[in-house]
Amino acid sequence: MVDSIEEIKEQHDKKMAWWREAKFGMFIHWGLYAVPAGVWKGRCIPGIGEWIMYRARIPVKEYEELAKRFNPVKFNAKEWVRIAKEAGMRYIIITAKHHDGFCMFDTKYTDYNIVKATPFGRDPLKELAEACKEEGIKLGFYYSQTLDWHHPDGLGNDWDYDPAKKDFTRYLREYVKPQLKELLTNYAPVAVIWFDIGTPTPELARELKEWVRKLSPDTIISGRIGHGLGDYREMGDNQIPDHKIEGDWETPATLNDTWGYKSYDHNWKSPGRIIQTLVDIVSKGGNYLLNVGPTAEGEIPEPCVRILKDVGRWLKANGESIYGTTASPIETPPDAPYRCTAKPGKLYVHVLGWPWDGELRIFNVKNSMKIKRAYFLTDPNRGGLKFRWEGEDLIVDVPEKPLDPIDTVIVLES
Ligand code: FHN
Repeated sequence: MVDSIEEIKEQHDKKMAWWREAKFGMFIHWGLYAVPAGVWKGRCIPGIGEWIMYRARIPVKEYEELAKRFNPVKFNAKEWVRIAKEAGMRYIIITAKHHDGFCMFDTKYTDYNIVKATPFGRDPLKELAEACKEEGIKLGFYYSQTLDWHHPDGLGNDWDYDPAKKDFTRYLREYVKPQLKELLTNYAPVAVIWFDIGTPTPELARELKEWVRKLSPDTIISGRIGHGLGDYREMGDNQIPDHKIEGDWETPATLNDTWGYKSYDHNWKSPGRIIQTLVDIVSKGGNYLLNVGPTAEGEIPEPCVRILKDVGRWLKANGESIYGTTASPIETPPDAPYRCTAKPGKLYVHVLGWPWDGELRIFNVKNSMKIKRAYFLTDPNRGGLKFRWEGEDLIVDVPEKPLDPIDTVIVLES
């Protein structure tokens, strides 16, 4: 017997299939916080941009005023989807409502939303849903189910509201659930509901899960619904495990040091670092959800676009070794200069640090595979690479220089 929220394994596997194949997604943190962009009353507010209301303890009434200045006329859903696709990303998760409580979609449960409270007056989630459908890319919504600094019953705001007077259950039943119904029906199909910061009690988390399941059985629920009830495990922000992890998991990560746009955060990770991080995560069995924080004008910052384009170029040539692969079947020491991903009959060795002596040692291969052929993924016609065994390890003869200093992929075929 399965109860109303548990699925039989086949159902679950069917639902997760696209997600397991996808590996790389775009996270978008976009909301009113893009207007101050990290600066409040002339002061640079430390910390992540979307937390500015909390960090500067901005009263609800003052923060609400930002809506009047939020007019992202440069927003172009098709362009955003194009950027994600060109980067090789297979899904998009965008903030429908972050902790500041501002709704980036049309909702009848509050006027504090982008359609009713801003001069912009458009519904970007609707436009994105259409663009994603046209381009065949999955779309999911981030929804802050626990923290809501605007709603008197949401958690987190103790500078406007008395915490002792909050009725969180009422908030969940009369606000969160109806809004989720709007998202799951008006923007269907919703690939993922990305809850964040665990629901306060297991009972309420179950109620929420049941609600989503009932309305949209194919929607994947993020691990941060809490209490182990998610469809997959969410790692900590920017957290990458040292070793392979069984089961489905995802690392949400920043491209600089903030999620929501901050005008003075230019600490961008290089394309090389992003590619190597993607490879590292995929080799351990995870997905990489990489964030961009668009501006208040509605543009994905130019450095992000440039970095993502380079990542996409690499993925275009090497995607076979990422999409639809499984974690490394061989034990890889964390400090080894390579990572492995696999498909039936193939082991992809991603060489992240090229050997100076012309010999690449791949540890612990022997028990997992009989190798017949070794070749470069992007240059299979160059001819096979010579290899020999030393105990359990495979030694591959490689040329002096890598084909790609960021990651040259060698295919070992059985
Ligand atoms: O508090 C949020 C934060 O603003 C951001 O949305 C990240 C993304 O994973 N999640 C929370 C912290 O874990």
